[in-house]
Amino acid sequence: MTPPVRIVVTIPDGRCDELDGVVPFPPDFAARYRAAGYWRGRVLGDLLRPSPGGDSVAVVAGGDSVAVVAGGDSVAVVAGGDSVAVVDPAGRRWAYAELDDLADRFAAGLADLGVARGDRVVVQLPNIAEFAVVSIGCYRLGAIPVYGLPGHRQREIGYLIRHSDAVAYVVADQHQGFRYPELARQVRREAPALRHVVVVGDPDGFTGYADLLLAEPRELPGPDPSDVAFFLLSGGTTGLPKLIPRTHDDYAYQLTATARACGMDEHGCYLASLPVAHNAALGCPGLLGTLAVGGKVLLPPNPSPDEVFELIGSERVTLTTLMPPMVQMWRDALEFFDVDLSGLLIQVGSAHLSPELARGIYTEMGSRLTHWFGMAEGILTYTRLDDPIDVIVHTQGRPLAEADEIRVVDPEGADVPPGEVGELLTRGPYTIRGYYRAPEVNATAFTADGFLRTGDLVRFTPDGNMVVEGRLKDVINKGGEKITAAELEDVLHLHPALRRVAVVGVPDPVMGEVPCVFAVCAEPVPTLRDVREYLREAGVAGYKLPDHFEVVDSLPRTTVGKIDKNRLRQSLSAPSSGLPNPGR
Ligand code: OOB
Repeated sequence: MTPPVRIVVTIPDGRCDELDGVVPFPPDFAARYRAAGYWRGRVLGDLLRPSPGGDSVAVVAGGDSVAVVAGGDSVAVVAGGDSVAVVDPAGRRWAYAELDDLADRFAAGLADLGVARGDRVVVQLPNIAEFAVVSIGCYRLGAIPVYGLPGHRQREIGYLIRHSDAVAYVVADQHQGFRYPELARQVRREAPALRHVVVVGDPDGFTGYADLLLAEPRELPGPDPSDVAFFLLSGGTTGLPKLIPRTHDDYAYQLTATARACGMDEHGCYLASLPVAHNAALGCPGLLGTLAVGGKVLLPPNPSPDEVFELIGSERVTLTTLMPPMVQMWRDALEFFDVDLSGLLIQVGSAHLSPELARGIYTEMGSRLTHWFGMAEGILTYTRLDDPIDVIVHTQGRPLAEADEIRVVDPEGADVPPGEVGELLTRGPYTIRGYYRAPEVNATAFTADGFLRTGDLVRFTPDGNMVVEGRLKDVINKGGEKITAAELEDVLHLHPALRRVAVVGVPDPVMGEVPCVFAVCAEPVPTLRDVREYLREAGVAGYKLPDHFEVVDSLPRTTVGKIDKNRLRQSLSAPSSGLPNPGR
């Protein structure tokens, strides 16, 4: 395994900041990815900027070859200027030139606060236009966003700020009735390194986002293409989320290659139905990839059919990303709306999509499907638009890049025979080589030669398409949202009436699976509601709270003494399986 190295970022004004704990791509691989044209030395701060000479700079990746269609080498917009970049939840329209100026101002405003290249900034914003301004402003300065999800609360955000030593935290004043400045006050008490809280909307005693925009745009040092552009969060297996460092080079490739793969261009319109802080909606092509090719991005207040169906027609949406339960909701809602979804391509993955629902996207919704598998860590596989329908319905397709190296291995790490199920291992031009500041996790999450152990069980069909068959990692996948069992268990172990605890995913007709807490209890025995309240008070995000609570006399063990989660799972579907249960 490549040992973590210390990257020293020298800042031109003489200061020196250290970004340690990042595992870089080995030099020979970096050279290979550059030579093959995957990495083109582009930085994400050039997003929104008119391209030099006004030329189109869309980049296509056909198979292994990456070619610049026209114009220069930077990630910059094809349309630009007056054309609409973003339509926000209030229906306001932001032109490319406007967002470009705001991003420059935000970068200068952050610099005036003393935020420097290499500094980490936790960004927790819902789907609003300011997400783009803040992100691209940070990229231009070389400050590094750490993307929290809007649903995260004190426990997650406090951890992100502390683990990354963030100097600033950017929030909205409120979203869906929740007031983020209040959260900021809580986390600031435990995070002495945090110097600034920036609030979009009413600053409530903190720094106003609007005030930062008063700064005059100016030349800033900016990052190198091989620098970390931002951190995403991993679904993970151990405790709190791991931080995923994505570089400008690798993400610029991902943006343009995914845009190309789904036909996104300056005429396209992306509807952000998932939080744009999630890789799938941020950059596959999502918000950033759509901006990279000059398209239009819609940020609806929420993706429910009554909010978005009309927009799909009026704004001519061409692409959106859904998780499987949302597909079902959209399909079921169609009978109440007069809407034409025939121009829409829907990317679906993150969790198992049933063949029946997948086929329904064509037959009942009249749309097209890209069936995919992805990870914030990088690797993306997806079905192609011209694949036979059976391939699209039953598989998650093929990797994005020809340079994606794939292995399917047994528990001993040996390659399984073709077509058999095993763990997916991968490395490639946009898949990380290590989590941030996590040497112990990295020692097991990656092979010695840099393959990521995904924890997913897959097989490949004879024609080379991947099928996800299951998972090794102890994560509950609630309709695409990942909940790490150990994270809930760590908190629940502190509950005075819970003596022994195990969290497992149990089947759910809509979400696929939902978290269930099994516990050996002391008196007074808590209820599901008590357990949920306890977790909420401990600052755990609402989407992770368990849906079921089962009180048992003991937790079954495997022969090696680990809690037998399979048996717990089975005990719910087959109550006669012999697990003692006092019946709560
Ligand atoms: C996407 O990214 P993450 O980081 O939230 O979650 C990754 C995990 C995978 O390791 C796998 O366990 C699961 O989500 N997953 C699927 C799946 N696609 C992802 N499980 C079953 N079937 C699928 N099709 O979820 C993500 C990121 C970018 C694009 C798409 C999904």
